[in-house]
Amino acid sequence: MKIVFATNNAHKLSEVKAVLGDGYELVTLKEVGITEDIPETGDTLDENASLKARYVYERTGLDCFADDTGLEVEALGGAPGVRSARYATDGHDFAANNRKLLKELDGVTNREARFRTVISLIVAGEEIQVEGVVNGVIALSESGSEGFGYDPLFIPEGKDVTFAEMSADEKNSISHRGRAVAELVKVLHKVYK
Ligand code: ITT
Repeated sequence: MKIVFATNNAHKLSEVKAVLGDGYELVTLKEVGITEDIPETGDTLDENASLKARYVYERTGLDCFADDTGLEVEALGGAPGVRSARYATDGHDFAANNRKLLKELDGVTNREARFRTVISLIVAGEEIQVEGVVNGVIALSESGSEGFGYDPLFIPEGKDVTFAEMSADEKNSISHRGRAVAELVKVLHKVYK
């Protein structure tokens, strides 16, 4: 079954491929001729996931889905949240984002945080949203080189290492995106049965 995954993030693509398995052929934005950045102008993850998926559906008419993810830090009132990609700069500068997060939390004892992923799926024009969450804490310094984004700073609940110190399989088995994609698979099984 062919389905477009509306992302420009290669890390996301490989994580989602691993969880979806062989039953689905993921088609990239480039493969359907969308090379421009899709505007993410919403105020929430739900809105942005929806904007991205609809953008692709309107241009291609193909079944598709998009993920929008944010890191929500309790002591920062839920920031960076929907602005996670552009926290420190206009671009996706992971190192600068991590530096800014550590600075904002300097001396802060409450380091509770969660990653939240919202996926919007459009099948035959009908939209469905699913979500995945993982709770954790923000470490005092970066550790590990796997994964991407805020992974070197995020220690998931019940673990004593960051996502960046885990294998891809280990991260996927407990992560926000792994959980959201597991929900997505349930929906896909129903709609494509
Ligand atoms: P697309 O919109 O092209 O899918 P993106 O990188 O802009 O890719 P998001 O807006 O969903 O993706 O994600 C916002 C940021 O949140 C992203 O740039 C990373 O810094 C961070 N992020 C997302 N998922 C993450 C993960 O699994 N681990 C660590 N950081 C993550």
